[in-house]
Amino acid sequence: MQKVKAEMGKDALILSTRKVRQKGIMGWFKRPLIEVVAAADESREENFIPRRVMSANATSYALLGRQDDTSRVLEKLEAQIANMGEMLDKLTSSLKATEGRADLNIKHEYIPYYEMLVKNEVNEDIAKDIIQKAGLLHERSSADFKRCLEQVLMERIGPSRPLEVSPGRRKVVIFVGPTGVGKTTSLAKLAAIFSIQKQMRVGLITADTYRIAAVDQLKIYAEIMELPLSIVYSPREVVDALEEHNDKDVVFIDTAGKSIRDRAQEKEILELISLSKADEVYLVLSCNTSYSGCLNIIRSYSFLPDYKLLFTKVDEASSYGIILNCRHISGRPLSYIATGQSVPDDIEVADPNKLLSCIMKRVEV
Ligand SMILES: Nc1nc2c(ncn2[C@@H]2O[C@H](COP(=O)(O)OP(=O)(O)OP(=O)(O)O)[C@@H](O)[C@H]2O)c(=O)[nH]1
Ligand SMILES: [Mg+2]
Repeated sequence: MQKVKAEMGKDALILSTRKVRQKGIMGWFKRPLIEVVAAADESREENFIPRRVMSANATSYALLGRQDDTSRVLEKLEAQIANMGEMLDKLTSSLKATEGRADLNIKHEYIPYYEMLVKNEVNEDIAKDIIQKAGLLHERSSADFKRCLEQVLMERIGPSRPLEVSPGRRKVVIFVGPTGVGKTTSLAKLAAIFSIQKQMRVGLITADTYRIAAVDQLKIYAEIMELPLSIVYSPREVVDALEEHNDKDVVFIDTAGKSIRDRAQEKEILELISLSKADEVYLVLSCNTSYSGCLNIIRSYSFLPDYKLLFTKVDEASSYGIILNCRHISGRPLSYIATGQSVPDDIEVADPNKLLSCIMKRVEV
């Protein structure tokens, strides 16, 4: 009974006992064993399982109960292994994330700012560079990191260089850029602002004679604003056309959209710039363009001696990162930002503070 209770608990009961001979011929000459069948009430009926406890050599066998225990232990082990598997998965993914961050070489506390810049479509390398510069500034100054980041971003955005016109000192301004970005619309917006709001004498020239509709488009704006429009079919004609606009304060020249690697068109644009003695060239870019698209466009306009950046379709873009990216790639100053299709309302001088707050709004941690 002591052995039964030790093995199966104090509530165990002996169901039966019997003498059994040990196995083999020699067993006949040894003392018989006592087989005890006992059971323990484990509160539930199905757990009321009889076990056999062999005495004499103090070896006990819980034949039926052992099987049940084993499966329960196995179940537990399986659950533990599954748990460990999950933990390992989590550990591996967090290790991978840390490795990724380690590559970034950015302090842990700056990472949310980096991630927000990237979410704002600032190119990853540019964002990393900005964060690292802000980090260096933060280490050297007493200002908090956010202030340092704002300072670096402001430097990157740079001051705006809108068109400045003085009466009697004629300026010639040329609009270039890829097809359909909003060159003609932006030109019409500025022509309206300078003629109607600023009371300047404005002339228009279009060199976009590739499409019939292109001439008509500017003609309609010219008629509405009552501005003289000249059409030039080759760069050489621009000299005579400008003669006609000798009395103007500013002359805007529209060009056809240039596709990347169109060498003939590059030559034409360069001729137009030099023959017109252009004072300013505006490279018009749409904020809808991808980073790689902008990179290709800016590279394809590297033939230009000098230009300013004019961004359109900000209203259609989800972020302002593209403006920072283009500033970084080109190193050219910002001028205007077009915010919609409405002429002349939807254009404004690029405001660095506004741009900064639009970017920083999303960099809250
Ligand atoms: N949403 C939005 N649409 C714009 C903006 N600027 C121009 N657009 C539209 O973009 C389309 C193309 O504009 P255009 O001014 O003809 O573009 P373009 O660069 O002169 O085109 P091509 O001369 O064909 O190369 C028109 O439907 C414009 O109304 C802007 O800031 N926002
Ligand atoms: Mg056009």
